[in-house]
Amino acid sequence: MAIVYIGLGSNLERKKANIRRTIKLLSKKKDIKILKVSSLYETEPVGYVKQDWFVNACLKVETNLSPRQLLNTLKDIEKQLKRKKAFLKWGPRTIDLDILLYDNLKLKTKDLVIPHPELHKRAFVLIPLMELEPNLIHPTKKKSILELLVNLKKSKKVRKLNF
Ligand code: PH2
Ligand code: MG
Ligand code: MG
Repeated sequence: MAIVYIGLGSNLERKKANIRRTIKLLSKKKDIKILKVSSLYETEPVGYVKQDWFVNACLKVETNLSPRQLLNTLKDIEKQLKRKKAFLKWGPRTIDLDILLYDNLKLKTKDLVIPHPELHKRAFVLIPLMELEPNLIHPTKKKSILELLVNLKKSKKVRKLNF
């Protein structure tokens, strides 16, 4: 069994509903057990800035799926939520599911990099992760989530939503 942190993001249509529906779909998978769910956060777009704000959240799950199998499961759910093929890297999406951390695994392949290569730079990931596990150590940066967040030089806005 592996402990995995998954990032969720939506900035199209009913954003909060997309996040909640995704969590529900994940909870129905027999190979995935959801251990913790963060609050939902309203976050300013990073990268391509001329798009709507996102809603972001993080999950802590337990799974016997390999990173590759888990990625495929997450992609199936993205398809179910009718995510269109990206016309823009980092552009708008109904749901984006990213494997942030998978135990202490370090993995670099063409289409899957763990830890997520942007994780340590993004307040919209670090803040919900901190809510789940502030003392978790990033396997390559060797710093806790809290330290990574404190070390962020510039950060886009992140606001906690009331459930
Ligand atoms: N995802 C991106 C690019 N930019 N910005 C915010 N605030 N939240 C996201 O989830 C996000 C983003 C690419 O996956
Ligand atoms: Mg992403
Ligand atoms: Mg993604």
